[in-house]
Amino acid sequence: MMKHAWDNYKRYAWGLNELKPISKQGHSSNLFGNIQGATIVDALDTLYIMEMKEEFKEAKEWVEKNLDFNVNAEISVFEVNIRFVGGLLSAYYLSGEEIFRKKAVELGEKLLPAFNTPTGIPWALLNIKSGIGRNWPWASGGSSILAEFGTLHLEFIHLSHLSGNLLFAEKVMNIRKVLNRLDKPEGLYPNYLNPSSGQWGQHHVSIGGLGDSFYEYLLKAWLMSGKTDEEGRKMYYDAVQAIETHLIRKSSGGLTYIAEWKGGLLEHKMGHLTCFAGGMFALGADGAPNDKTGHHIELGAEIARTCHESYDRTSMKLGPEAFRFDGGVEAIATRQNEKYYILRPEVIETYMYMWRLTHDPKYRQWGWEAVEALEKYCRVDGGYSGIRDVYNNHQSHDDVQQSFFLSETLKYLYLLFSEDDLLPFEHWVFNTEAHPLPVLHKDDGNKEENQK
Ligand code: DMJ
Repeated sequence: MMKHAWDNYKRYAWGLNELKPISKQGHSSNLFGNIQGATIVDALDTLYIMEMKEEFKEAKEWVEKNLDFNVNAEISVFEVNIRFVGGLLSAYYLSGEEIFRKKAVELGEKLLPAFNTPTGIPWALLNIKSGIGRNWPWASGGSSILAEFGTLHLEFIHLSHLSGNLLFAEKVMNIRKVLNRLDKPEGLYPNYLNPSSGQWGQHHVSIGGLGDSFYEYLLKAWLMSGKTDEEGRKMYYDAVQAIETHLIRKSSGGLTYIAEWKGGLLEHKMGHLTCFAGGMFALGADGAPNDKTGHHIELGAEIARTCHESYDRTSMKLGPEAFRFDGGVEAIATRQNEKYYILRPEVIETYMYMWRLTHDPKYRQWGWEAVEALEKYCRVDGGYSGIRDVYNNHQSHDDVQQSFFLSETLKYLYLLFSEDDLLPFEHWVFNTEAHPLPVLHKDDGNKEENQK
C-alpha cells in the first residue's frame, strides 16, 4: 500500500504537497503556504521504518536540494509543526542524518515569531517571511485554537534539545503557565483562547477537532520526559477526570461515546478525530492515579469498540467524519456533510495502541477489515483517494491523497501487524502526526552539551 501511494505521488506530484490520485496531478493545500513537499517530509519516517531504502534515499535527496523555508508564505503553525518539524525530527532520530536536524531547527526558528502576542499564546497563521501572525477569521472572537497552540510541546522540547536554544522550550512552557492561571469551566478546557486578552472565547469543549491533540500532548509530554514532567501529568489526568464526568456517555445500545460540550449543553456527536482518544486513554492507563489503570484500559477498549461500530454500520466499512447518538441512531452519520472519509488514521491508531497494550486479537481483525475496505474503495490507479459518502456503495472519490495517509494511517497499520519491539513505547512517543520522537532522560543533555 505504501509503495502504491508513494510511487504514484512520485509519478504525478513529485515535490508538490499532495497527490490528486484521480486527476493524477499535484494538490496544494493552503495550510502550508508555498512550502512544498508535504508528502515527502511526512512520509520519510514511514519509508525508513518499512525499509524502503531507495525511496528514503530519494526523499532525503529532495529535502537536501529542494526543501526551502525562505519563502513568502503564510502557513498554519500547527500543521507545519506536526507534519514538517515532526517529520524532520523523526527522520533525524531514526537515520542520524544531520540534514534533517538542520532543517528542523531552521524551520523551528521560522515559527518563533508566532509567539509574539501579548500573552505568548501563538497565532494560528504566520507569514514566515515577514513574521506577521494572525488568527483564523472564523475563530471565536479572534481566538487561537486549543488543539493548535496545545500541539507544539513535543516538537519544541526536541528542538531545544537538539539546538541548545532554550527559547523553544520556554515558549511552550509559557503556554502551560497561561492555561494554569485561567479558571476552567467544570475543569474543562474551551477550544478558544484569545491571545491578546488571555481570556477564553466561546465555551465549546471537544476531544475531537479543535481540542483533540492538546490532551494527547499533555500525556505524551509526561511520557517523553521519562515521566518527570509532573505538571503535564497532573494536567492530563485532571482533564480526563473532567471529560469523564461531563462528556463521556453511554448510549441505550451500550456504546460509550465522547460528546461535545457547548456552554453546558451536550451535543451527542462524536467525530472521527475523537476516535484517537481510545488509544490515548489506554496509553495513559499505566500512570493513572487511584488504582484506575484497569479503568482507563477499559475506557480505551470501549471507545475502540464504538469507533469500530461507526465503521461497521456503513456500507463501505469505513467510518464517517462524524457520527451521532440522537434521533434514534447510534454511531451513524445523519447529515450529508458528515458522511465522508478522508483516509484518516484515528481509528486504526486506537487499534494499534489497544493491540500493543492488550494483545486482544480482535484489534488486528478490525485493522484488517479496514485494510480490505481501503483496498476495495479507496485504492485507485493513481494512488488512494478519500470517499464522499461511506454509506453509498457507488463510490464518489474526493480526489485527494492526504499526506497523513502515508505518515499515519499506513504507519499505524504496519505497526499493528509488527512485533512490539519495533518502536517500543518505553523509548518512543508518537507526535500527533505519528512521527516517533525518542523519550528524553534527564542525563541525555542537549546537543551542545553532548558536543562539548
Ligand atoms: C492529522 O494531521 C493529525 O492526526 C491531527 O492531529 C489531526 N488530523 C489529521 C489526521 O486526521
